[in-house]
Amino acid sequence: MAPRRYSQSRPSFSRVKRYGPAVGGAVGLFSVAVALVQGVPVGVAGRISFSIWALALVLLSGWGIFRLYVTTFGAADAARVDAASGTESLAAAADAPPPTEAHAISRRRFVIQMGGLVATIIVAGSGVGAVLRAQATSEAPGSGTGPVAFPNADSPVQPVPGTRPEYTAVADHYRVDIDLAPPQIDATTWRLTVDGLVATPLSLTLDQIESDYKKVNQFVTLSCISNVVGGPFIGTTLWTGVPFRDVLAQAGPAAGARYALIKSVDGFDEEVDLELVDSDPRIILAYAWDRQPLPVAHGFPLRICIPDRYGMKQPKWITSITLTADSIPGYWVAEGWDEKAEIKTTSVIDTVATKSLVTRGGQTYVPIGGIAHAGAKGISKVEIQIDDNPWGAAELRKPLSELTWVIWRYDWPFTEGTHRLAVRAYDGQGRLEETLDHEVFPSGATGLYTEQRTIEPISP
Ligand SMILES: Nc1nc2c(c(=O)[nH]1)N[C@H]1C(S)=C(S)[C@@H](COP(=O)(O)O)O[C@H]1N2
Ligand SMILES: [Mo]
Repeated sequence: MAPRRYSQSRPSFSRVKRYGPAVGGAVGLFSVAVALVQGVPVGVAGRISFSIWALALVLLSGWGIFRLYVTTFGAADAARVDAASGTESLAAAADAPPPTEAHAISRRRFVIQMGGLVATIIVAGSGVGAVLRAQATSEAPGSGTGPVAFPNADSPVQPVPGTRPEYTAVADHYRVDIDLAPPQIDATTWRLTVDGLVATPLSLTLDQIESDYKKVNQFVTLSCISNVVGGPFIGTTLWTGVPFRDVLAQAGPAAGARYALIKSVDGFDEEVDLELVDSDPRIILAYAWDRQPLPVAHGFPLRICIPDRYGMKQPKWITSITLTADSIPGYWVAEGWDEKAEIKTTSVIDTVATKSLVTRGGQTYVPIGGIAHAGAKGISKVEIQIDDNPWGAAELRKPLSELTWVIWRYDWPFTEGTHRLAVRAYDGQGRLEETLDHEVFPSGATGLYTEQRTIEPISP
């Protein structure tokens, strides 16, 4: 009988209290460190969910160690107490080893089980990390050159299933050319010439353009002036290039220069006002889409990006830029199309997701989703109308940039039957889109996008 000896060597709760948090915290922090080494997810949402997971891991590991400690030594203690008191009432006590041996075994078991716990935490931690990273990068642009997260990954508004992809795969991007086959340009002999009313004419290689100027990356929605409301000639990708005004500055425009006439290999041409070029560094000479050299069909090696203008103002396969004093109408302007070709505000319903119902507070909704686009003007509001009911505001997803379309969604507390659905958008200045129908010629299509839908009875 040496109760005092037992009470001294026994892992008391005061020791658990003293060292438990430190050991649990250390293992928890270690698991977080493992996740950190593998890379923290990008975006606010990514970081928030990472923090929640990390905290959960720390708490879980602390709790796990505590439980392990208590069950291991707690059982041994019970066995020792029973052995010491000579009673055989507990099954555990019946085959329990003598006190000192029990203590050695439980210490060994504790170390082994602790090792198992740490291994589990590491595996779980890295699994969580992998899932978070996959979420952050699954749709990232430039799959060929390494993952880059989307700037709006933290937007709380999610596209309705069936909405067109927010980021258009280059292979799926529309094409509009004056010729059937795109011109093949040899980049090694190709030069961009800048001449006309300039102090220093330039002849630049692709390498020089890529390395001698500031690099601009911007998400842009490109749209054709011939696109009907709801049509397919619109797409969004990441454009990389150099500010056009920086290249012009190097050439030194003469006092009388007012326009830049841009000519292409295929005979296409367009002009752009120099005042506009000087005012907007987002007007770029672009050499990459989706972080890859421009595909042949999309203008390799160089095309221009002019925000807020339809595609007809933006030549591909550029070879020369000539500064002029007088306006010379471009390829399509000469055919009667709008000289300015500013993008019109439009909105489209992509999906009425009767298969992806949403239930909140006892109410079931049919999510309706689509896009709204106003060039560089931005979208401030999108509204939906069902039949002749009052217009209701849709939720707007944060766009990829100020130059892209905006994904919207509207959760409709539907009723069965046949309905007329309509959508309308307001630009960044709060101006309502032109809801009257205009055909594409000469300035781009407008009109309310409407759809007739029959909602079948939906069983609970
Ligand atoms: N050289 C050249 N550039 C051009 C065209 C063209 O036919 N030739 N088409 C224009 C039109 S009308 C549009 S809508 C866009 C289409 O670009 P994409 O084919 O890359 O989508 O390119 C513009 N730039
Ligand atoms: Mo176009």
